Amino acid sequence: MSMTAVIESVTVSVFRTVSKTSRDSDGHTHPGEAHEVRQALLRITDSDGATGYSLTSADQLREPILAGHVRNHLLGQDASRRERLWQTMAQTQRGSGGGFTDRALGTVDMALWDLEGRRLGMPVWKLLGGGRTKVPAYASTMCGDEIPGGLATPEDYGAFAAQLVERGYSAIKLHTWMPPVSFAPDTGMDAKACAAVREAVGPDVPLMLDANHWYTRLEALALGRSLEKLGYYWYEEPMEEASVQSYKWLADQLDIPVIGPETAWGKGYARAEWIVAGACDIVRAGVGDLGGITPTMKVVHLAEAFNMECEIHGGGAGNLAVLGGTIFGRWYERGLLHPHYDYDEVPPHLNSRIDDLDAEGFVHMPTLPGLGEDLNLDYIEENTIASW
Ligand code: LLH
Ligand code: MG
Repeated sequence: MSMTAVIESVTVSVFRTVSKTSRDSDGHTHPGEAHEVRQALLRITDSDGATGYSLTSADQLREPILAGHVRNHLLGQDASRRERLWQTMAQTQRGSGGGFTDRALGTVDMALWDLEGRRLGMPVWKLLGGGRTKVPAYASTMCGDEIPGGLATPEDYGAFAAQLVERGYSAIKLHTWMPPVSFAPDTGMDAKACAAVREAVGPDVPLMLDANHWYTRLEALALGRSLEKLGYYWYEEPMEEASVQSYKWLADQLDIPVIGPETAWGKGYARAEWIVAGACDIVRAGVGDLGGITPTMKVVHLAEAFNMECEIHGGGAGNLAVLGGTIFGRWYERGLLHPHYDYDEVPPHLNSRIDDLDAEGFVHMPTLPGLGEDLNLDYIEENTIASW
């Protein structure tokens, strides 16, 4: 291995795989019949022949985006200078008209971290500081639906919550009903589902709610008061996150911790504004929302400097590495889960899942070098339908 390896190729392969989930018209995930879907794999290879990988959706790193915002800034560059490469790519987002998303930037950043880990023979979570070897997971449910025996009624949520505790989860987060579900949004139904879950699991299991993201202030406040009576641990995204003042208004009045932002645009800058405005009691960061591991670690440290908890949004290899790199973030978000969906089933493009749950409800840090994603590269090769 040379001291300085330069990046020699940056390619995306789109491949066919199988999914048992589908997305509704508003982008929420629900269980579905097994069907063929397209996924993409980003590969960054250096002059020593080492390769870093990151999985993404087929549409994030389309050919012109990869050519004009990524490949042109990476080829010939020192692969280890992730901060510099990230800054360079992030600055091109401004001129992309929204085409080069934070999610796409995050995919590239994660492939660079994976490459570094594989070059050094080290898991990324150790390169990030190696704060811990395992993290407890909370069960994060899919959004509500109208599927019989699914998540269609408060009782369905209660029954499912009891199963999740039985399975070993130490905390549960509900996503409740959102459009296009015919009766959504409905704060009364949300409160009933939250009550049914509290009733099912008893007083000691931490519970969280991620409600419809477009309630008014008054609706959000009323629902928050119901959660306080039920002893919920946090309250997430009941309103449009672009309005920082609405969240400050809400957080000022509620005792239950308000968490955010998740989807708000603005990377770490937006998180800093929320903290200083008093719009959240727990700050939220995730590799998909912020543009990778590099900016997510900065938000974790920003929160630390304010003595504020930082919870990591979403699962997967990048978020798990962040959690293992630090001691912050109480839980790994494992999901999305549903009574009709077997989350533990391994999709054919992987040899194993990165986030297996042990009997005590912990997810363990991977031992493989890099991000630790156990890719089935033969399957991906055989099922590749396009590359650029
Ligand atoms: O709307 C959804 O499907 C979920 O809210 C989803 O975005 C999930 O990632 C989330 O919010 N987790 O906290
Ligand atoms: Mg959320």
